Amino acid sequence: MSGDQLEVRPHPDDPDPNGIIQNFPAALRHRARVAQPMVRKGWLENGPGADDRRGRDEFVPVAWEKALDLLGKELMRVRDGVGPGAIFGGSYGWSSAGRFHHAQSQIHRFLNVACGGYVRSVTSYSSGSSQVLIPHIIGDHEGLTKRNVSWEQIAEHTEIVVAFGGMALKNSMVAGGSVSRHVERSAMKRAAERGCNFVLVSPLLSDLPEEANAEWVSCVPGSDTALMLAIVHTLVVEGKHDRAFLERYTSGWPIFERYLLGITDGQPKDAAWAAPLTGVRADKIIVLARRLAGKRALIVVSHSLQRAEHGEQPVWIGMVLAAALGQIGLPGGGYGYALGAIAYYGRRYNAVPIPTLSQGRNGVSDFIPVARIADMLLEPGETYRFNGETRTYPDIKLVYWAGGNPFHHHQDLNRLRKAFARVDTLVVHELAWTATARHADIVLPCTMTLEREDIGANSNDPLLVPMHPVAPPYGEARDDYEIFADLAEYLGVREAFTQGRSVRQWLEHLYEQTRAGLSEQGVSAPSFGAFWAGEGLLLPQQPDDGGYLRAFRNDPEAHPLPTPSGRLEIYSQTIASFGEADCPGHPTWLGSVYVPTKDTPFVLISNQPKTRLHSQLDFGGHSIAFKHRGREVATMHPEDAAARGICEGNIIKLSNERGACLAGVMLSVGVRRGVIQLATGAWYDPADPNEEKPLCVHGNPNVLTRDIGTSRLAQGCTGQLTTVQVERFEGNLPVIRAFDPPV
Ligand SMILES: Nc1nc2c(c(=O)[nH]1)N[C@H]1C(S)=C(S)[C@@H](COP(=O)(O)OP(=O)(O)OC[C@H]3O[C@@H](n4cnc5c(=O)[nH]c(N)nc54)[C@H](O)[C@@H]3O)O[C@H]1N2
Ligand SMILES: Nc1nc2c(c(=O)[nH]1)N[C@H]1C(S)=C(S)[C@@H](COP(=O)(O)OP(=O)(O)OC[C@H]3O[C@@H](n4cnc5c(=O)[nH]c(N)nc54)[C@H](O)[C@@H]3O)O[C@H]1N2
Ligand SMILES: [Mo]
Repeated sequence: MSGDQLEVRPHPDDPDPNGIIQNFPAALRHRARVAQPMVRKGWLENGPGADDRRGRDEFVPVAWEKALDLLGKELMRVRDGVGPGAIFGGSYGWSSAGRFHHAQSQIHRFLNVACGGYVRSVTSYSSGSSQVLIPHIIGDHEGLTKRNVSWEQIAEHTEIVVAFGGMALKNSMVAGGSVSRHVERSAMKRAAERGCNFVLVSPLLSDLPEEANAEWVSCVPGSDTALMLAIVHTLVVEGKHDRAFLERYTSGWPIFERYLLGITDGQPKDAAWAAPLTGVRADKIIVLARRLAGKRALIVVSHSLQRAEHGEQPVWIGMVLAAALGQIGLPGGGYGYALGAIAYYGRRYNAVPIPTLSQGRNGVSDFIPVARIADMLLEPGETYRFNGETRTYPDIKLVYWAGGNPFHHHQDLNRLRKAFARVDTLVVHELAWTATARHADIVLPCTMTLEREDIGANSNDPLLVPMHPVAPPYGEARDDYEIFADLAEYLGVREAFTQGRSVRQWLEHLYEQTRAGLSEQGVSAPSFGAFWAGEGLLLPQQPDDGGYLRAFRNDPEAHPLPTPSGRLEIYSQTIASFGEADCPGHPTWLGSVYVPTKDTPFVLISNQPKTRLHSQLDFGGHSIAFKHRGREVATMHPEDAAARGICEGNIIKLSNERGACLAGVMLSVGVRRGVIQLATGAWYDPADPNEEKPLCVHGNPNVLTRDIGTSRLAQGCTGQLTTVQVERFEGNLPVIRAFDPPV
């Protein structure tokens, strides 16, 4: 089937379909797909070793047999000669829908079975700081994000929502695994119609939909901690904080209160103090605080706020604000961390487990915080701090990636190129010629989700879907599973990897896990055959009961939080004991690093793209349609543009000490002055890859972002914000080659 024969339709029951699926038709048979196994010329000729030609070398097509032979030998060389601790298999990335062909599960299972394990990565680019912080202060991260305040509760109960970083509908279009119904727009509409007030705190007006009818508090990026401190301060000095709640459910309030009031450092964190830091007038802050008191109030803090330096602080103070309001654990009230960021938040959890492929046992205990990959490759043997420990970076020889795109997700891409130049071998399974594939030594073409059979599911969506292929594999592409099965055979462990099952037999095996769960609940589930022939199976879901925070509120003695004190930790003795200056024992304003300078007068927001999932199918029709002259489009305020002689439709150049990229430009008064927004996901496209810091002609903001952890506590990704210069691009426009296969 060719792409133009393919028609993509949303699920018939979806009230608010997602345009991103329209990337599929043009992508299916696009020239950017990888058609056959390829080996980098320098690696083929000289064998494994550090090589700064990665990313600008030629590729040699080879037959599958040859590719697997080369790779099998190399895996044995590293595994037996150095040990599995020299293999980095973190392989971070979203890959695509489907529970069996989930690339992360496949690669991890393979490396465990065939190589004795690998150095893994922990946490995520999504929530690198909250995943480390929340267990110390609230408890279960999964429970906080996935079994807490739901959209149903908001529609019914909430009186006021303050969304720091917003809840943009573009974000809740997607969910890992799949989502059958998009409910966010209608929930906000119903709530607003009932009289619920929405307050959007963000530099971008588009972070809440029109249906929310929100009041916009435009704030300086990176200043939310100061704003929330000032709101709490106002509540306290006006006696509007819920003392009984703080007393019964939290620990450490008195220590924090002394900081808040300025007793410890001489600076009260009042509205007048916060106004110049946040760009929000003091009287507005005070009014907002008063409006929250005594209401069924929900404080939402988006993932984006913690994807920046000191990203732990807004997450922590968000909880403290919700606690000071006494709202945590009430229906539609309290703390909705990350609500709206992804479509699996704010919903009901399924009552039975969804199919999951077992990854086996990893014989290597070493790991890195996921966003520290370039540090690891550039500084083997160096020590770093993480969650109270001093750890040492391993010496990695072989990096193996399937289902992720570091040239999408990582910061400071020019530094990442240097990091990848250092390894002996970089292996990538890809369906398309991403920049990561272009920097690899061995590129193995894999199928995309339309080309294989699978089961679609997500633990927060009731629909279990049989996924049937709609097209044969592109070129010589194979399923990741098939590639790993053949490699396992080369390494003598095929049976252990495949357990003798075909793909269909695996699907049946995985389905049986869910069916067993259903039987246990007395629900009769169809046979696999009937499921496979059907339209999808609706799974029972858990009640919308507010999860562990509601249970804690109802009876804190019987249901203590899984924190050291069993309570909400406003002051964390554990974190204080780590002694990190960049993450003290209670939420603290640590200053902002995103202060405009003469050379970099703009704060760049590189948020999630509306027209695709990350970098995936950037060459698809929907993504391409929103580019300007083939380039990603940045948005800025018309007055900022006018001051620089920039008009809508121009090509602009964004730059700082780390790099530069081109972009189209759109003007909008919905962007705060001094801020420019350029979404992630345009494929890295260096004008001249021989340069140390080549211009990306296509608009990938990660040539500009800084590669540094959120703090020594969490070491999370800080890709969301940086500072840049913006100017009109004069001169000849370089051609875009991002989607042309390499020579
Ligand atoms: N500046 C900045 N950077 C950011 C962020 C930000 O806010 N600002 N956000 C970060 C966040 S939250 C995230 S989650 C990351 C996302 O980063 P990634 O998850 O790495 O991004 P994707 O583009 O989804 O990469 C998935 C890759 O897998 C490939 N793929 C799809 N299906 C398959 C398959 O079946 N098999 C194989 N082998 N490959 C497949 C796709 O072609 C694609 O190249 O980016 C982070 N980077
Ligand atoms: N369409 C689409 N949706 C996606 C994804 C995608 O690639 N495409 N990726 C998914 C993934 S993996 C994740 S983790 C989530 C990420 O969820 P988020 O990280 O929450 O999403 P972003 O779009 O990066 O950021 C949300 C908004 O935060 C605002 N913001 C940025 N900095 C600040 C600040 O300092 N203060 C305030 N108040 N606001 C700020 C920006 O205006 C931005 O639009 O999105 C998911 N949803
Ligand atoms: Mo993410």
